[in-house]
Amino acid sequence: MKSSLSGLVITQHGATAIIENAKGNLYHCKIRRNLGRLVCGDRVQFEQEDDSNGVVTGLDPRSSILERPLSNGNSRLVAANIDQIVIVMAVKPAFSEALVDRYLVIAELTGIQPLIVLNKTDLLDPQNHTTIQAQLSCYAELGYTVIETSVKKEHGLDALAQQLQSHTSILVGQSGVGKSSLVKALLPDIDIRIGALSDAMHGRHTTSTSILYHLPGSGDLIDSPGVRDFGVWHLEANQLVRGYREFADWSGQCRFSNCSHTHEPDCAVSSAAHSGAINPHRYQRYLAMYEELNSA
Ligand SMILES: Nc1nc2c(ncn2[C@@H]2O[C@H](COP(=O)(O)OP(=O)(O)OP(=O)(O)O)[C@@H](O)[C@H]2O)c(=O)[nH]1
Ligand SMILES: [Mg+2]
Ligand SMILES: [Zn+2]
Repeated sequence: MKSSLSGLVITQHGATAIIENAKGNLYHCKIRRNLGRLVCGDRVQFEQEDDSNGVVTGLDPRSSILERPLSNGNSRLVAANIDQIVIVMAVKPAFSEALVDRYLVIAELTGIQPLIVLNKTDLLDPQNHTTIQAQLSCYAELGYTVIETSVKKEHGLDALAQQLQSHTSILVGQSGVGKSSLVKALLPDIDIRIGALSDAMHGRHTTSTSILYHLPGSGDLIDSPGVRDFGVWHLEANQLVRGYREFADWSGQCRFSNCSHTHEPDCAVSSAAHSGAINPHRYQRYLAMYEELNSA
């Protein structure tokens, strides 16, 4: 009988995955059907067939999972065993508060620590600077860590590298914000084997599947495909409220204990948004997302 080895899923494509063993060797592995879908970051058991091939036979329990909603109402696994979600925004394509809010909801509900990155700060000009600073300060005031970077100007990369140390992080955000560029900038001696493997698998500029990289020092960083469509959501509207950390200070004072903070009388959250104690723009975005979920 072949012996079972412990491995880490570096990337996955259909019924095959690239698995790394404890020594850092990579294997092209078939995935046993009964295991379901594996994702980047999964810890597995596998049997080696030769120097570069094997079969995944078991999946270890996951400490966390990140899923992305699909347009048919289902969701798809993106990564497993991560402890930090890096929400990457850029000066171009335009900063999307709606998207940041959505990722923050996911982070709060899954208990995975979020980090917000504004990339391409080299493209800031007097026109967009004020707007973007105001957008960012809304999140900083809520206690979220915000880091500004420019891959082009090599700015802010040390600060980002520091936040990534000892974590398993995933970069998420719109297509074209610079996630893969950040990975390349953070990994000067990028693992050639992984680079070669992923290029052979996809041969495209735009990232099409999540890939895990080891950071210098400690920590892992997962690059993921950019989102284009996020109009559909897999949450129930009543779960949403737990994704807004600033509501917790007020919700105990609402007249109804199950207040949705949308239309009820004597809603302390709504009052706080009117008085400015809660950022009124973010509250408006909450109402819009609640409505969207409720009508889905
Ligand atoms: N000006 C400027 N351009 C940048 C910066 N970072 C990345 N880019 C450019 O932005 C474009 C998109 O970068 P990618 O790293 O491929 O973006 P991505 O987020 O990985 O995109 P997807 O894989 O499609 O999700 C490329 O042309 C990069 O050269 C930056 O800091 N400043
Ligand atoms: Mg990419
Ligand atoms: Zn309320």
